[in-house]
Order: sequence, then structure tokens, then C-alpha cells
Amino acid sequence: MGNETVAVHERVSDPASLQVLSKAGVDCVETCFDRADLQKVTCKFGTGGICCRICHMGPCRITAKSPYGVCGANADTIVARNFLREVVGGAAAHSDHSRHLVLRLKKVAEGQGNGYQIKDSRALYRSAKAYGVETQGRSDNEIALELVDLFLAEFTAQEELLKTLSLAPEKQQAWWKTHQVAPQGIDRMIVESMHRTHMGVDHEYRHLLLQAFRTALADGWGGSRIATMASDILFGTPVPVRSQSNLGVLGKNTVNLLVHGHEPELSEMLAVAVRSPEIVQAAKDVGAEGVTLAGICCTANEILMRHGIPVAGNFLQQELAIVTGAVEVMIIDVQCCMPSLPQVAASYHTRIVSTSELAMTAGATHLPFNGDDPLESAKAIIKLAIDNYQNRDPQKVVIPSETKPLVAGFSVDAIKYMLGGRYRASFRPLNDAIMQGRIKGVVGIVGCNNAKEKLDDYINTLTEELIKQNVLVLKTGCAAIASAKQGRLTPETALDHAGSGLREVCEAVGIPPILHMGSCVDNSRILEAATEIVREGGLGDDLSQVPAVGVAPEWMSEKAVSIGCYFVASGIDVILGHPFHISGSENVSHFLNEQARELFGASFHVCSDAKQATEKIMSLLDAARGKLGIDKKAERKLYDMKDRRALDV
Ligand code: SF4
Ligand code: MSK
Repeated sequence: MGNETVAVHERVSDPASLQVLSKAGVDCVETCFDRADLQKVTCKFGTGGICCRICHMGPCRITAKSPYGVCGANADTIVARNFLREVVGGAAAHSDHSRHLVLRLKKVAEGQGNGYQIKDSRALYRSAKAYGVETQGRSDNEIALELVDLFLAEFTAQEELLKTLSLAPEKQQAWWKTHQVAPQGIDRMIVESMHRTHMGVDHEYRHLLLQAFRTALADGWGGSRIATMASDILFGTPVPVRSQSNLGVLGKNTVNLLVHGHEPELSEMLAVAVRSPEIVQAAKDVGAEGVTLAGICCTANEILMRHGIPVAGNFLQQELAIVTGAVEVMIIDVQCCMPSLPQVAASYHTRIVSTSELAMTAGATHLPFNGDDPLESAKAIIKLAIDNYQNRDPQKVVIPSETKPLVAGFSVDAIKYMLGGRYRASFRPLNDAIMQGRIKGVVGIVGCNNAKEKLDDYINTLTEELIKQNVLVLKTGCAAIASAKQGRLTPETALDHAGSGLREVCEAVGIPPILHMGSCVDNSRILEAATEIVREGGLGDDLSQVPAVGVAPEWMSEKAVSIGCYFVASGIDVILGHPFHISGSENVSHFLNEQARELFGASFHVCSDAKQATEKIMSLLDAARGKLGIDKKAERKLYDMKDRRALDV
């Protein structure tokens, strides 16, 4: 059950989590950390990827004595098939999320918004331009309808390649075609991959792995990219916003409502509903001072970036939030919501409310979100929380005092604006700083937490080291929340923790050295930023030449497998904090960790700790800089906003 103090220190790193995990021990509440202990003896067939249960002649396990499954599949085939199925899981999750947003946009464009609207016409025009949709003399709804048709066709296209691929640099597009990994429709890729991994179909490991990259590209340059565009059109393109993070954001005397999961439609409405006078009054009527809405995981990132709603925690804090005893309702939808939540909630008064038609959890109250009356749907859940406030047991409440300030909301558009101002918005100053050596390169640190590892430790140690070495860090998902909880998502971080070159740039522009770019589906924003760097010129003409690396230090989800694959296929090296389940096949490991470089100019690397990762990243950035001929520091003036305004264009 509960953990001893020493063990608690080995599991989590921030003071709020330490305090609440200790409380879980006192309250005799089992958490993922306890269950991780019970699962410690992991199956070597599972970790090696050499257990096949694809047909019912099996399960088959590969050993030295039995190197083939009943059908004759060897380790290479089995490992590659299992890997491809993980990519499918991740790509499907992102892309289904995306489809829901596109269908919402369709309803809005058809005049059935029911409270939703096109909030950001500029985002609509940006996307329309990218796809060649005529905007002249047309209403937003007309433009959106044509765009929606294009988006939906990206899911259903049978023979045509994804149009969204054209948002990538031309050289990347050419490589994808050459290596036959340019995807057709997103749905087709997912179905085809499931077909190819059925018993007795595709057995050649390289062929299967190329399909993994193709399916992942349908995610990164398809489903995820479209999700980001649709959510920006519907809910607004994020701009820098201040807020607070960690479990201390829960109110002592307010009704506390947490949103957890991924899809932003309901949480957008909650952000509106929570401010309505009727709700505030209802909360006061039960003796509360008001309602506190906060988030966990990527739903948190969505409403943080667009509304400044505070973040209560990341993936491994979902159970801890309930253990505070101060949460009236936790709303869950899809992805990363642990099935244990109702069991943890049973020790307190918290109600777990599942809201997606796709997802039910035993012990949760199922209130499917009604998109036809979204505001009322949101209010009904808030009222449930208000009613539950009276059941809070003050004896069981411990809210840590720990909160940290943050600035989030760095969409590519916002970064351009920060770098160049309204009339000169561009990545030019960033490219210049990289070319001059003030910034060594750009690293995307993304992904989850993992109960096998100390919460946030690898992510934050690596981040600290990189900014010290003048690397600009872009973050999404739970990795971004890790920095938020450490108080590092503020411009002041540049003054106190960044190397002198990075600090100089951050000070001139007024940005933190660690930029929060969104949820895990928003890794597409990192691809977009890298593409902007290429377009701006001077740092190569494809993504593999840019001094840029992706890292998933504490990853756990199939989505991370897909993200890693679309980064590598896009020419960006990826460091993993722990390996994929592929060690059972030397050929598969060699292909992903070495040979992929011959195809895409990038590959995977496994670094088990932050120190090793830092060294690897710096060597990759140095190598890229050497190839570009920018490895010697040039003494050039860094233009600040005033200088740039004085320039003639
Ligand atoms: Fe065994 Fe082959 Fe069936 Fe897999 S597909 S379970 S290796 S017989
Ligand atoms: S929520 S996928 S734990 S980032 Fe996107 Fe966090 Fe990973 Fe889920």
C-alpha cells in the first residue's frame, strides 16, 4: 500500500507531489507507484517485443530453443509487427481526436455551432491559404466548409497522398516519395497497418518498419497537424498567457473541478461556464467562495494556453490530485486517464465523471458530453461538483502550498510575433541567433511521465542542462508541465539559468528559454516551427540539416512511439529515455537506431540518463552546425526590436 518516505523521494521530485504521495501512504490509498512496484519483474518477452499473440495458434514466444512461432514467424517479424501496432495505436488516438475537432468545425460552418464559433478568423485564413482555398469575397463559414471537406478527405483519401504533407519542406516530401513512406488517407494507413500485421500477411521487418514511419507521418503531418489547425480556428491560436501550476492551485474554500484527458471541446465550454454568474452564485449558496477549474495532462495544456486556466499536474499526478481530498469532480475524456481513478476516489468524496462516448470507466459516473447543448452540458457537470462540495471531509484535506508561475501559449504564430513584431513577424532573428552561435540549436522535449521513473527528474535535469548550454527548448505535453512545476516557464528563467547567448536572445525578445507549445497533439507545432526555420533560410533546405533534436525522456504512451517515428521520418533525431520494446530483434533495433539515418537523415538514440542525453544532443547539434559551416562563433550584432523596426525592408 503506502510508500515509505525514502521510496517517496525516489518516485517524485516536486514538493507538492512528495507531500501528497506521503499522504496517500497515510490514507492507505494505492497509487500507480505502488502498482509499479508490484509489476517490477517485467516479462522479458514483452520488453523484447518477442511475444506474439496475433493468432490463436499462439501466443508464441521466441527463445534460443524456439526461434520461430508456430507459423514460422521469426523475432524480426514479430518485433516489427508489434512495433507497427504501437504506432497504429498512437496515430489512431491523435487522429480520432483530430476528426472530432474537424466534425465540430463542420457543424459550426453549417450554422449549428450551438455556442461554438470560429473564434480565430486569422487562423482560418492561414489554413485556407496553406490549402489553396479561395478566401476573397467569401464568408468565414463558406471558407471553413471548403476547408472541412479538405480535412475530411485527408482521413478518407484512398489513392491520393495527404495534401497536408505539402506543408513540409520540399526535400522531406521528395524523400518520403522516394522511400515510399508518403501516406495516403489517415484512416487507410491505420486500416492497412492492421491488415499488414494480421497473421500471414507482411513478414519482412524492413517493409513493416517503413509502414510504421508511413503511418506515423499520417499522424504528424496529417491527423495531429489538422487537429492543431482546427482547434486554433475554433478556440483561438494560443498567445503567451500567465498562469500557475501544481497541486497548490486547488482552492481551500472553492469547489474544485479538474479536467483530465485530451479533447478540448468540453473543457472550452467549462472555461466559459465556470465564470457565469449563475454558477458563481450556486457555489456561494453551498458555502464556497467560488469554483476553481484546473487541469491535468493535455486537456490542462489546451485550456491553459487559451484561457490561462491553471495546471494542477501532469500524468503521474492524476491520482495525487484526488488524494488531496479537495477535488469535488474530476472530468475524464480520452487518453491517459487511468482506470484506477474511481478506486482512488472511493477513499474521498471525489466523483469521477466520464464524458466521452468512446470511453467508459468502471466506477465512474458516465455523463456523455452533449455537443448540441455544450454550455448546459458543462454547467450540469459543474453543478454536480457544487453539490458534492458539502461532502468534502476537512479531516482528509491536504492541499500543498506549492504553486509556480508560468507563461505558456507559444504557438508558431506567437513566436513569430515575439521575434519580429506585428509587421515583421518571422523566424529570422532566431535563425540569425543560431547561425551566430548564440543559440546552439533547438530541442523539443516532449512526452509523458512513466511510473518506472522518478517523476519529472530526467525531463527537468536535461532541460536545465540544455538551456545552460544555450539550447532553446520547445516543450509540449506532460514534459511542458514538468518545467511549469519547476517554475522554469518564465522569462526570468533566462536571467537565472540560461547560458549567456540564449539569455541575450531571450532578453531581447522577451521570451522564456523554454517555450510551452501545447498538448501532445501539438507536437505538430514543433514540426511547423522547424519548417519555419528551414523556410527562413540559412540553416539548410531540409529539416535534417537544422540543428534540432527531439527528446522523449519519460515517455510511456503509444502516441509517443508514433511521435518519435514522425520526428525521425521528418529528419529530426530522437533521443528516448528508455528503449522501445524491440530488443528481441537486432535487425529491428539496428534499423531504427542506425539505418533510418540513411533514409531520413535521422534516427533513434537511447540515453538512459540526462547526462548521457545532454552529451548526445550537444554532439548532434555540433555535427549539424559543422555540416552547415556555422560551428565557429561569428561576432555579429543581434538585432533587438528597436533595431529591427529601424530596418528598411
Ligand atoms: Fe504464433 Fe505466428 Fe500466431 Fe504469432 S502469428 S501467435 S507467431 S503462430
Ligand atoms: S497527456 S500522452 S501522458 S504527454 Fe498528452 Fe501526457 Fe503523454 Fe498523455
